[in-house]
Amino acid sequence: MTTLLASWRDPGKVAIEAAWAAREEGASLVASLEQGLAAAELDPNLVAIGLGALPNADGELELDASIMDGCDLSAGAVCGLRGIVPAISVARRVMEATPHLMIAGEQARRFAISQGFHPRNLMTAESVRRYDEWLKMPAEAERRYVHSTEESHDTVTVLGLESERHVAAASSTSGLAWKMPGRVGDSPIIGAGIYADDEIGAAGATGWGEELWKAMASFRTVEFMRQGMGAQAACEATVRHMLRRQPHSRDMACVAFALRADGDFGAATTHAEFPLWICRDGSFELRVFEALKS
Ligand code: SD4
Repeated sequence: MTTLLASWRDPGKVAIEAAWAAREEGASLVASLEQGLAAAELDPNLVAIGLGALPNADGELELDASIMDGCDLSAGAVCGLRGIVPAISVARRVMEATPHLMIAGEQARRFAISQGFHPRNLMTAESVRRYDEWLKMPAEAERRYVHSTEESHDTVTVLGLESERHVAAASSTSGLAWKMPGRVGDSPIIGAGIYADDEIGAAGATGWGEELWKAMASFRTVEFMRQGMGAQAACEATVRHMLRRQPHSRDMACVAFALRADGDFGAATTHAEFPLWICRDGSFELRVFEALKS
């Protein structure tokens, strides 16, 4: 049995379907998660991650991605990667071809090129149009702090489990739309955006990266499960902790979701709704989680 989870309605659907297709063709769990995210990054019609996503305040795409294998906690990540897709595949190369955990910015781009990736322009006509529209918004201060809207989510986080109690996690993002150039969020940070440990399970985060990172949301959720909590209770405990300790976390969605090594899963959000895709051996379901009250 293979179980896959993917965040957010439209980009999550592309990612989970491609991850399952890879799995059916015999890909390993880690390769399936990578291929799922790569498909979403390479889809120019998805305004979400990779090609055609929403850029930073300078109109440039800076991508963050990470991947983690629960068998031995190996992991790889890139942040601030420009002009290369799929960022998730570069993160996997960091994990497999270097002794390091994360490579940043221009050096991540050089590393990708040395590994055979080809630089390209990641802006599409639609992302240029959306950027121009944002630039026309009146006050500079107002513009800077308008984050992505609820419907244009810019991250896909995926978790996977195969029957031998083996878990993996991966995330790819263009970061918050119109972010300050150089800003890095939670998604490429091991423990914040993703975490996977075969002893317990995997967890992922999505939403407001600054708040999720302060909470170390993914590691915290896995550790709650280590203490014996079910996946749903662990996600709620993480979100409640954030609501209590980080009052701003209710202003924008901060989501934790988890997949325990026995197949139990759950999700919780501080704000609005969180749609989560679930695939169990090719049977797909979309579940929507409402914001926690307190
Ligand atoms: C970030 N956590 O860069 C990401 C954004 C996100 O759906 O998850 N959007 O802060």
